[in-house]
Amino acid sequence: MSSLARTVLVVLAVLGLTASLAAVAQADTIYVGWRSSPTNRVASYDVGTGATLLDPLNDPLLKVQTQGLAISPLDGLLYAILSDNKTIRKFDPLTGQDKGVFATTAGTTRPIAIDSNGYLYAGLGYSTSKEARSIAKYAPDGTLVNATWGSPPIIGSTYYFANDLEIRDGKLYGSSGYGVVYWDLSTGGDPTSVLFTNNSPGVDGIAFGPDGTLYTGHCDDKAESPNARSVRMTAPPYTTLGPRILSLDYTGNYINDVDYWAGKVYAAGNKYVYRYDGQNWDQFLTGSPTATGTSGHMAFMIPEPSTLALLAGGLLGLLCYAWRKRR
Ligand SMILES: [Ca+2]
Ligand SMILES: [Ca+2]
Repeated sequence: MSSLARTVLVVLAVLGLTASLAAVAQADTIYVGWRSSPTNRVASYDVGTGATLLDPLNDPLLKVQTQGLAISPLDGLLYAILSDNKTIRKFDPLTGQDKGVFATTAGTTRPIAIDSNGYLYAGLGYSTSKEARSIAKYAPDGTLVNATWGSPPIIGSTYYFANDLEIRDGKLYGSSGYGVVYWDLSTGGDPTSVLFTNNSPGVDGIAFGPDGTLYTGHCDDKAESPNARSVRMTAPPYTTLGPRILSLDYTGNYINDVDYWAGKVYAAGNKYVYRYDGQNWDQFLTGSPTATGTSGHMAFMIPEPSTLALLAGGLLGLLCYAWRKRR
């Protein structure tokens, strides 16, 4: 073997080791917006072990009661709504470093969602008018595309604001006291399309499993106290709301977000983020020791594809090096 080839293999081997370590450091990560005054904050955890990675993620800027957290599929950054409920700011998800303001909305913004092209959808809810409860759409550079891209659903004269937003198969789904509605990502629209109507209990957090199963979190089941807060499971075609799979005390437990990630369902409750493996729930994360508030929204991140490619290349280098040494 020439010295050049040997040098190349050694470099590949070192890259392999480095990338392996980087990949270990970049396990799937869950970001949780804990809402428990005075310890409002966004924190990150290893999805596999539950180990705390950064708490808080960003001390000066993310000590907030955020209702909106999303990882952009385009730039890999964490987008969060700040304490004024209008400013959407970007952060490096690994370090918490501030990456600047993305956009400032017209008023109180609740959930956000980002599609695969980097367009951001913000669920507004700052007054009672139709415009103030629309879904606003922003371009990847933060430019407002359409302040009323998606209309809110209406019952009687009440417009419902979105509690949670999820993107699936080219559609944006929104939950509210109305039920669950959706808009085609390519068009938006007015009126909205209705998946189902259910305002008692209203729908807060939503998530879809890969088979289309819908998981919904509910806050306002008070008539069914004491186990008034629930997560329910509804199968297609979603004609009626499905049965409860988790019941929690009424006091303090709001389930503002439900997310599905790698085969498990996550529900943001009061003291805990609950996790469901299809059989049982466990209290996966606890982050609100004062337990006076409620947990907010969650977002998930996987290692970047470039890191995985580097890892694969590096491992190949290691194998080649070992093979050459044996000969
Ligand atoms: Ca969700
Ligand atoms: Ca979420």
